[in-house]
Amino acid sequence: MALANDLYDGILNGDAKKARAATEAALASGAAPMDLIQQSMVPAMDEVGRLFEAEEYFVPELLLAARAMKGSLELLKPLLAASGQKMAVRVLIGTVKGDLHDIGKNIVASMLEGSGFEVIDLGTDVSPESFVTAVEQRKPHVVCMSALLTVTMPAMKLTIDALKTAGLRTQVKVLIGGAPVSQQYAEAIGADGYSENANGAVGLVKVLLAGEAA
Ligand code: B12
Repeated sequence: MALANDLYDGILNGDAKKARAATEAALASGAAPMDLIQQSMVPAMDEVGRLFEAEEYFVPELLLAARAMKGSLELLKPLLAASGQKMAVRVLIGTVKGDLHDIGKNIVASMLEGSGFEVIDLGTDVSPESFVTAVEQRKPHVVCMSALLTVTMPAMKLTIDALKTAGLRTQVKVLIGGAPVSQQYAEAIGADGYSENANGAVGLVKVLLAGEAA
């Protein structure tokens, strides 16, 4: 579809105006927000990643693509969050220490909100200590951590260890995700679950809290 292609191209070329216009037009023609994310936006960012790896794109191009992605996501967020009723389940989410990538984390947060969960977003570069403080103060049922860099993955384990030291680990379920993360890694560091995408994250929260949540 032409609009979906425009959205893909807008993000790929870092053209925020084009991406936004294509998003608005696609929504007006009845496209589902999640389809736009999965069929145009995520594939565009994947291609941006491939071009970066091939040294055809550099950090400025990444930033422009990320800005275009964010602009479109801003339009979709209220629609994703509008569905579903609020449930008595609180989810804390953040990108781990040293890591500034937040596009995937924001999609997961929006999907969780759209599924009716209360979401507390701690942002990016969240230290283990900040996760612990937020768990103490906000008493979430689930902690979601995102990492996009192999060098920041160990911060997930450090956060789980910090929760254990603070005596809080048994009070929360811990989910992890992000491109370099895997189910195997989740098991190795003692997380309760891993998903490769935002839909899976929502399903996991539901499964993990089945029987516990209101
Ligand atoms: C955009 C981008 C940036 C932007 C980020 C902007 C932003 N606000 O997020 C900017 C330009 C800032 C950036 C910076 C850097 N980046 Co960068 N970046 C990317 C890029 C191209 C896309 C990431 C993205 O948004 N993907 C789209 C989203 C939708 O996918 P996602 O994040 O994976 O999220 C999905 C799933 O993983 C999952 N998920 C995500 N989080 C969670 C959490 C939970 C709990 C669950 C269940 C699921 C889940 O659901 C999401 C939705 O489906 C990737 C390449 C790639 N293909 O991944 C490189 C990439 C991640 N970056 C990379 C690098 C090297 C860097 C820099 C070091 C570059 C530099 N030299 O400065 C810096 C590091 C800055 C820092 N300290 O964090 C490398 C990492 C290599 C590695 N193995 O560690 C990559 C892989 C590029 C590459 N191929 O080399 N980057």
